[in-house]
Amino acid sequence: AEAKEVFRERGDARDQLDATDPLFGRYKGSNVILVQLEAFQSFVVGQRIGGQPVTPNIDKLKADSLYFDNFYHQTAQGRTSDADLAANASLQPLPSGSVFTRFAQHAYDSLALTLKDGGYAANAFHAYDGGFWNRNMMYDTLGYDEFYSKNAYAIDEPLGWSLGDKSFFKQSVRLMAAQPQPFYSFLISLSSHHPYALPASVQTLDVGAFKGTMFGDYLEAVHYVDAAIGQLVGELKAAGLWERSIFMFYGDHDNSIDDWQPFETFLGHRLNDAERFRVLKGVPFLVHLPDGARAGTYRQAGGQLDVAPTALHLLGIPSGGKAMLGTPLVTAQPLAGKEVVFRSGAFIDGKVLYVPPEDGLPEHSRCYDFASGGLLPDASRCSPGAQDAVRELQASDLAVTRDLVPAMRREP
Ligand code: GP9
Repeated sequence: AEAKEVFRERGDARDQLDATDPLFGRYKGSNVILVQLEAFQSFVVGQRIGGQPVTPNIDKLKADSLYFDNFYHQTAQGRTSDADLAANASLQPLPSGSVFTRFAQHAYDSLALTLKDGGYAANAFHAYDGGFWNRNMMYDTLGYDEFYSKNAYAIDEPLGWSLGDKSFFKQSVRLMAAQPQPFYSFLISLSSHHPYALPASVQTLDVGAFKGTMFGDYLEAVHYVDAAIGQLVGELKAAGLWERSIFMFYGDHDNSIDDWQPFETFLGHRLNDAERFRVLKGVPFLVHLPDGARAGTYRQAGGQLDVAPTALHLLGIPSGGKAMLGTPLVTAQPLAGKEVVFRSGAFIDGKVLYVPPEDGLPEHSRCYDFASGGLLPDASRCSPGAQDAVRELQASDLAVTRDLVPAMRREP
């Protein structure tokens, strides 16, 4: 009953926004192109090294897009698959393992299924082995018409694990241009995968003292991916899809580099604990609307669980009855009291950052002032939010592990 209550509260919040927000349905009938970027963190966006921009194409795209710079990944052990679940099914990852590999037979209220009910085609694109992360099976469950995996692509730009993102995007646009519209296309990039060492011919950024380090290779890799995004936008424009589509991308998870020194050198200052948390969890979320409206940088807190509700809201497809935990981020007014919950039980609400105790002792929990990163002397300021975080995690776990998503849908 408690879990159902959590889903009901979120459904009510989405209904409320759908009923009052002028952006609900503003882009009805548009295609949705959603790109999940491998290990792409937000701390690189807009940065320069030796005077050279690390992400010049994203910087340019931001000029007519909404960019959320207080957006976080919510993944756990299931890494890329957790990000996929969060964005497409608006559910939390499990405390151990991956929902994709453990519970692919269970039911989910996915973005693909919801859009298909609304007459959309829905396809997934990822140029790697279809069985990795159990995607073949899970993508059936999530309701895609087709999953274009490695076999569907010509490996004409061999790079890293598989096909380079530039060719992957190019071939994917060709495939989606042949789809009936409106469609939902979900693309997963790969070239910036750990350990990031791309061939010298692809390394076009002068990373100075970082040359030859994993951190330097990471900067090179995201610079390549940024160029691939620039080409993707050009290809979507050339195919006549850009102005008919809501285009969104987000980073899936952190880069697993666990030495803070290069981050601090790169950013030019020491990072306190709260800043480290935000760098570790911070991934970009960019939304380009078909008419290029509402461009700007948005500070409101959000996370991967909010991606599907954001798309549905803009398309005017009500999601209040769905067993989803997120809320739309592209709204005229941000939702008051919004919390971004992490698998550890940590949360961010834009005012505080709460980090639960690693040893389970309540006196070791930490409650930070979000703006300054300073520890709040009175940790009880975070207590109500911490309880809500636990409620969200428990509700999600119950729905996932006991196959209770259908039972969590709110009755009309
Ligand atoms: C492979 C890819 C990587 O298909 O999505 O997943 P990860 O190792 O980052 O979880």
